[in-house]
Amino acid sequence: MTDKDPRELQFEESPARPRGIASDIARRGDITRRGLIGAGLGVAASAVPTGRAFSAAETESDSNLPPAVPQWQKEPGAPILTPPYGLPSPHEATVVRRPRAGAKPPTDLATYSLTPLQDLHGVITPNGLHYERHHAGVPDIDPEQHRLIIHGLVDRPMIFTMEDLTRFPSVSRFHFLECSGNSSPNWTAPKPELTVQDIHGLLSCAEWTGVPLATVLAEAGVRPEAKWMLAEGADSAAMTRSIPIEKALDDALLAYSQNGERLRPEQGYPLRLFLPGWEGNTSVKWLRRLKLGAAPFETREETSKYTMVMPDHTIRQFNFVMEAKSVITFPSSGHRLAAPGFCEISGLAWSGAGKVVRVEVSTDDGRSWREAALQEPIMTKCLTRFRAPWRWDGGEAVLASRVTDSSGYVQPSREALLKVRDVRSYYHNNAIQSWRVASSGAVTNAG
Ligand SMILES: Nc1nc2c(c(=O)[nH]1)N[C@H]1C(S)=C(S)[C@@H](COP(=O)(O)O)O[C@H]1N2
Ligand SMILES: [Mo]
Repeated sequence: MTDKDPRELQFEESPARPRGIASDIARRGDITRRGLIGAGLGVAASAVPTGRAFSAAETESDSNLPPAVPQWQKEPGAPILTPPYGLPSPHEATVVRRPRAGAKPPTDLATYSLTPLQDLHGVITPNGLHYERHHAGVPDIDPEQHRLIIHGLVDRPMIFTMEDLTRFPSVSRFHFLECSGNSSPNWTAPKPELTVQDIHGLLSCAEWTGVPLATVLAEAGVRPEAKWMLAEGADSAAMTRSIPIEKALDDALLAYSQNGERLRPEQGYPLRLFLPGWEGNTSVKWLRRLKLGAAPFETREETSKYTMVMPDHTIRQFNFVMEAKSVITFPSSGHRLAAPGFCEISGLAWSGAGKVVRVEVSTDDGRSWREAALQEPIMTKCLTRFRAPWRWDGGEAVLASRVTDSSGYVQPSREALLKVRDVRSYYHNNAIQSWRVASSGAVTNAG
């Protein structure tokens, strides 16, 4: 118990020195003082131009701005359960999924929407902002009538209801999902106006809950000659992909939940295959059928689509693993820095091959690099948030990030990538992304 007024306690906790982003970071201990000095921040925290000094001489006014009491503090707020399923603040109405600026999706059904990465914090994508990619729209599936069939090279062909599946021992894992067509706008001459959402928004990350596929396959009994598995969706595209049996028995999930609630219809309700680290296309949504076979099934999505052009103009099939990539989300194209001074660079790094071990950041167009701080926990095949302090001197700057993953792979420059890929590849563009900061503070895409 304390007889102190809680407001006084709060006041007591505030440090005597001026508040600001840099002093917060230094207090958190995430970034050492030496790191700040290394970033050109060996200056008194008071020089950081965030917030402003408050003078007790400021008088009350009729506005909502302190020290006046705002309107919303003078009357009771909205009752609870308005609405029963909570929504973001109406002031966040611009934080939405959308198609790529300037690009018209081919049809309303075979289409996509992009996650607003520039507006998100941490690594989790809220369910209403998870990117979408549908080959034939979103089916309206009655979970009572949904079944999963397992057949082909198995000892016992089986059929499961949703209830059957949710009674198996379950697991929850944090993983990113990325369409292999993500980042494709940067294969050609970079369009300055494209934002991180436009270029890299076919990327999301969630906590997925479900049954390890290996557990369910064991019920059916995989025959030794089964080397591949066909996965089919219950949408009218009947999307099908062939999956090597090793992956099916490794970390594949039959997922029914996303960030704590059942899958959204757009994400495959009531059941999707989830293949951590592999191109989004293989995580078949609205999953209804798994057929075990001795060879790949050579479906449309692995012959006509989702193949890659190599420098010698041959075509490579089955490009499963999403290579390591990173991107700065703040500041990024479309942002405008109001004034020179301190600015925390922040972004996302990930690898379909394992964990992020290092992210380096450059503010001088790749001439020099320094290490960014990685937010714990660092999870396998999951987004990792990185941060680096920076002091913008008001001149032109080019910002870039470069990730190294647990396999030792280093994210390539566009030039290095084009030595192993043809520019017509379209898929799997994991080249380093650069943003140009003009002296006006305007940030644009530099490819
Ligand atoms: N049945 C079915 N599964 C599908 C698709 C589809 O159109 N139908 N799209 C695939 C593609 S190309 C991607 S990138 C991911 C997208 O998943 P999301 O919409 O949950 O982000 O789902 C994959 N699974
Ligand atoms: Mo995709």
